[in-house]
Amino acid sequence: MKVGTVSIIGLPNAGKSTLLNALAGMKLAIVSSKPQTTRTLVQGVLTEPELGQIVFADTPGIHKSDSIFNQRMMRTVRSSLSNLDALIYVVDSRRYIDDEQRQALDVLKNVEVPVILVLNKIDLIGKKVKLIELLTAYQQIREFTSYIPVSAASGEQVEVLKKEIFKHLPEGELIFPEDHVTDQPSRFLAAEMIREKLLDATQQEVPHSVAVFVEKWEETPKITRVAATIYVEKEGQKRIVIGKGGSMIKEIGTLARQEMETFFEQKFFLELFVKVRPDWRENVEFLNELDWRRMASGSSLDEK
Ligand SMILES: Nc1nc2c(ncn2[C@@H]2O[C@H](COP(=O)(O)OP(=O)(O)O)[C@@H](O)[C@H]2O)c(=O)[nH]1
Ligand SMILES: [Mg+2]
Repeated sequence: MKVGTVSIIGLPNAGKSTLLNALAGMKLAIVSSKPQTTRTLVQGVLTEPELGQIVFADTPGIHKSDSIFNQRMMRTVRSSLSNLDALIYVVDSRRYIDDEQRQALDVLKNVEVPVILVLNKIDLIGKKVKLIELLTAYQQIREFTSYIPVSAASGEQVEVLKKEIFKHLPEGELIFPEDHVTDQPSRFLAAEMIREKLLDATQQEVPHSVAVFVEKWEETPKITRVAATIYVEKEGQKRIVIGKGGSMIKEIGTLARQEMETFFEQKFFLELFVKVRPDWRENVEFLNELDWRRMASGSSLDEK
């Protein structure tokens, strides 16, 4: 058996979370076109009975950090670069190498494990020639262990990538039971599903300003009762999230509940509240509470 830990890093919107979901065969990380969708480390475990086990860590996009919150995200990215067996660097194949990309690639400087360059979103590029040009350009910056074009969205070439990753992992015993998919607590996964619906429904600064926290998770034989609070930074944002006569919050609640019911395979009663919390992005205690790695584990997926 081959077993190892693999981090997925790259610029915001490259498709890291979509790739994690494709590799894990399950939607564990939320995805959106808005930057900073992924705010913390997202763990996904892939077990292939014939091949072994990969523990993936999806990470926030590499970006300039200004607020305490952003600095934390970058700390998460950096910490994901140690204690690992291989690294996946994801790029959007439509995008040429610019200064932002060059600076981001700097984080690979001291990485000694194999680094696989994943050229993602090949479903969006017309000519194969372009891909070869791009690949050559990356090769001039750094020699990667391998170069794999994929479409995380359609799944094209994802199997090829899987095999390539396994090639670089050491022999070992499975770390987790075969059916283990993630360490993230259910209440965190649910909060993320709610946040994803909020990201889809809002624009401009609102997506950045929302945080979701599940306050209550009560399982009964028939239904699971969940109460969650959506934190925003300003009164105006609260009005936007609630919508005319509560229309927006109702819609978000319905969509999130449906996703929770499909994912956890149980019925939910979901209550949403909206609260204003100015400057929560600078509030260390609040940020600690949001982090699933510090959360009281509550009910986990494995207990399902
Ligand atoms: N067409 C296409 N879109 C993709 C692909 N991978 C990701 N996306 C889209 O790109 C956006 C960012 O994806 P996400 O996984 O959240 O990127 P991340 O910020 O790197 O985690 C989302 O709108 C995805 O649906 C792909 O292979 N093809
Ligand atoms: Mg992401």
